[in-house]
Amino acid sequence: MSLTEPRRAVISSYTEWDPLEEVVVGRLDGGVFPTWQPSMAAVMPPGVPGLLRYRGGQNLPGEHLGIACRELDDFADMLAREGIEVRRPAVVDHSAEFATPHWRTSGGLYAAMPRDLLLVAGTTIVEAPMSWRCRYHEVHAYRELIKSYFQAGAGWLQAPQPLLTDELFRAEHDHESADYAITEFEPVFDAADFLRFGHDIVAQQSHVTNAFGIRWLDWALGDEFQVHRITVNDPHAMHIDATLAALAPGVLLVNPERYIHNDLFKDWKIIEAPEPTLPAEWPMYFCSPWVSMNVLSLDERTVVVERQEKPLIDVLTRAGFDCFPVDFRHVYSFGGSFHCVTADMRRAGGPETYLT
Ligand code: DAV
Repeated sequence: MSLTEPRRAVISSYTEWDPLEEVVVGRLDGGVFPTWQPSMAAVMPPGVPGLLRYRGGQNLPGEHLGIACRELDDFADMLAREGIEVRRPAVVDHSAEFATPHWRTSGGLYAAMPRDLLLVAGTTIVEAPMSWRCRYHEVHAYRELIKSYFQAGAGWLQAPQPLLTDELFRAEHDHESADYAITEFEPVFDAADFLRFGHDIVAQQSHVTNAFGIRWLDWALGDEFQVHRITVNDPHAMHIDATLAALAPGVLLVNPERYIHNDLFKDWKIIEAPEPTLPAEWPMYFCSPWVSMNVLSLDERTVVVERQEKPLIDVLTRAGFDCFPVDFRHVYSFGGSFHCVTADMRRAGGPETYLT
């Protein structure tokens, strides 16, 4: 390579839909139940808080987890067969207890959901300051990958390390109230509360992402990006990607229970996601069945969808998309689907303006 030839950025991803070339796919191996903290009450399915009060740090249910790990591996293999470069986090011990001077946790969680932790904005990778104490060291499983991306030319930012002391959490949070379970004590966010639309990034405030965190990210990304906060109707908000999915320039899949019209999308075609098909008795530990719409776009025509979400497959097919069916219900149980378990590192295409 000559010195004058611009180096192809090893990380470059500006949208949710440009042709996918390289992706990190998470791992559930060694996953443990999160250690309870009161701010989780606002986002957990009914019945789960009681379970977490005594299972924090203990292994996730083995048989179900084993099937979910196979589903994840099969999904990763499918992406590789499509010619996409797939990277995986390291297998690390999530069961180790840890503490700061202010608090302790019975263990970590898993390295299954890189979307929660890593935000790729163009050629920069941002490590999110997550508000669940058990996730404080989750980035360790990704550090070899991040270092190698940096060595190859990527930008690398870590948000200010949060204290996660009691001041961050609302002591008396009533989870039916309009308040969030976290305060504005310090910047925190999960990367999954953001969606990328070229120069514009759309964010939701949630029970894991505060306005301070959104402001920090907007500042840290500089003039190339503008972060817009939108309002949704989701009393249990945690992660925007079961509420909105950007499928192509001008096409947005929305959760009809949560989406509130926003002028940012006034010229966009809005497709309402049909009801999820998951049976009521299916175990869901950390999220709602609306992860049915947590799809991954391979390009602006092709979408990976859970095989049993037939109504969604029909809606997307009628809208002109090719759906790639993949079995993923056991992964759902542990908190997410195709968008959550991935962090796209490289998509073709550069920065454009899609929102006016
Ligand atoms: O339950 O709708 C799903 C996203 C979790 N990472 C929910 C949130």
